[in-house]
Amino acid sequence: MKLSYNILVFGNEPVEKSIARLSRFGYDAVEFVGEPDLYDPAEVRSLLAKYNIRAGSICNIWKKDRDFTSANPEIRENAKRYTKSTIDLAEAIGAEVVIVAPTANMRITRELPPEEEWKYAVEGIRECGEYALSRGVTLVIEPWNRFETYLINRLEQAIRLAQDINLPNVKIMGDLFHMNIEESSIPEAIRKARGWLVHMHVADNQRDLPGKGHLSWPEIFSALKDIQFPGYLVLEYIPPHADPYFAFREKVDESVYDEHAQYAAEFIRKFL
Ligand code: LER
Ligand code: MN
Repeated sequence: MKLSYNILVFGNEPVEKSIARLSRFGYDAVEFVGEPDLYDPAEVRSLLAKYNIRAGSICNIWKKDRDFTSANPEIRENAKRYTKSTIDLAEAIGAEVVIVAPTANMRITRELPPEEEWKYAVEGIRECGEYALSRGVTLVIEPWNRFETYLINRLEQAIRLAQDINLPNVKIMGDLFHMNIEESSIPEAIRKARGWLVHMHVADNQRDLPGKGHLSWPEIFSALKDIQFPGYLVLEYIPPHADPYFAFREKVDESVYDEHAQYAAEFIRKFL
């Protein structure tokens, strides 16, 4: 298990500051924001070398016009175009993983009959998965809670989608915040996802830092160890706000960034 941090929550600070911070506190990798225009890949590569840290993954941003299962064909096409652009970014900076979701974030009602949207989810993500395969990138499907999507809320649903897509580089991830809302048992869901679960977002029940809420950390880590979880544990602290992208758009209190990164690394390492 390797440690990473989603830099979405560091807002719009210069990327060097985020990379330097995570390196300083012993993180193995960085999770970048899925907005290719934000980064100059050559600059990112040289910063990663300078601070001796890896590009682990890219967390795509599922705006309204990026939706694999929209009733609007232009929006479906845009979701594929967008995802391919983040796969290009992943290849350019050496990130192994790109996070995907079959609906736009916070679209919580369906626009099409279930069979039709499932078909679009399978076809759209498969096309991107094929594109990613030759570029050495794995796509991971992220289930979100019911207030952010209606389609894939639990790990077993993400596994079913990945099975239908049927590519060696399309797997799934878990996000403990979403899992706390949707899974009957977090450790059991992790154990049942053995072989499919290759990436994790880590936060406590209310999206605060791990240990600041009521999740049962020893049980979660024991399940991750049981399945020999092979991927990145990515801190995804997000301030309490209905819109998860809030921290990225608006300035939050920068004075806590160092403290958060240090605390989270120390907390998680106690279990590894
Ligand atoms: C992203 O990783 C996530 O968990 C969602 O809530 C928002 O995209
Ligand atoms: Mn997440």
